[in-house]
Amino acid sequence: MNYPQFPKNCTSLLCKYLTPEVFDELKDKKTRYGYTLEQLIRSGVENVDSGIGVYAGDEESYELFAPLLDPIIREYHGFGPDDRHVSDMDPAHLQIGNPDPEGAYVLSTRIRVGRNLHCFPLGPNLSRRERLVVECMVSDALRALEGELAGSYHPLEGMDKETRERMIKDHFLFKEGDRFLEAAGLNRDWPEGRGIYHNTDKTFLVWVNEEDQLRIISMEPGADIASVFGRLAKAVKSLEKRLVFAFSERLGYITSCPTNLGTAMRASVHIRLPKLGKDMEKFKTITDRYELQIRGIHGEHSESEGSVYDISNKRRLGITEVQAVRQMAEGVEALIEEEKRL
Ligand code: ADP
Ligand code: CIR
Repeated sequence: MNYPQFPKNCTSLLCKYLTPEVFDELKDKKTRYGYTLEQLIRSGVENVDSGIGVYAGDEESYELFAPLLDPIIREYHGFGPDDRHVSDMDPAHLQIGNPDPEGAYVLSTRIRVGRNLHCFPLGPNLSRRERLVVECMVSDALRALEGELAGSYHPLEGMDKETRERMIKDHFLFKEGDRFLEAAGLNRDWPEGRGIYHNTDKTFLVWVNEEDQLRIISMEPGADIASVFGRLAKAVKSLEKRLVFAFSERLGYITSCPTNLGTAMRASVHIRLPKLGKDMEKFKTITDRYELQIRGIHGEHSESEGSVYDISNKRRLGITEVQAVRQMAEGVEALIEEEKRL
């Protein structure tokens, strides 16, 4: 493989940190699971409009390719090579109120964490057979859940088109991977080995073998963020009794995209902000202050509709789960205050 050509206006972190020197240092390296630099950077090489541009193939990728990945991680999360990630998912430590008790702005709240099984490579590097074994192990663990978390597993293969499209539209199910995931190898053998688990009310859901092997999701209408976090924490604890997740002392939970490392958590609200939506400069001043990301109504790479935005924590590493959720809640409070003032 030769040094890739990026256009002059390329702004991805891959393009910024893959210097010819770093490329030469890493180009012949291979992890024990056989993942190479070429695979690590393919998404950003094929999609030069990427924000980041890399996907790890296993936990070892983060060590072996550190000369490229450490600067990316530092820039995205503000987390240096000597920092250590600390996890705190204890709902008793959260202590926040409902930022919108009258339900005037927040439509719904969703918190998800990504997880991967410690004894397998990550999705971009998972074989067809390994993916099926992961599905089997995860769906068995899910079937053992009880009470509010009890539900059923629905493989994507064989699901009728109408049910699938309805669940995507209602924000419960993932879409087929986009061109970023495609180039990373995450769409191989689609839809085999993928599926969704959910309880009756669809307040607790798990995506299997999407970008990460598990995306554990708690969601409900309204802005009772503490209730959503409490349910998620309970679910993660129950699953940890049956599954061992990939976790590094330095980087926390290991995920295929470096933006998800650490907590692997995205805590979001869908919030209607018609006035702030017309003043994006002011809107972004507030979201930057609270380190929040603005996404569209159908998730990443989608647009807002009817002035509804998806607001979530941007940092996931070097911050505890409790801190990430609290920061999101405080940011939402500030956004609502400004919307009222306008
Ligand atoms: P992820 O959150 O897993 O990184 P996406 O950004 O693609 O991935 O979002 C996945 C789905 O979750 C999308 O359908 C999105 O609209 C939905 N979603 C995100 N936040 C909320 C929320 N607060 N309420 C309802 N749906 C949400
Ligand atoms: C990219 O590099 O733009 C895609 N691979 C997505 C990166 C992760 N998402 C994000 O930062 N919001």
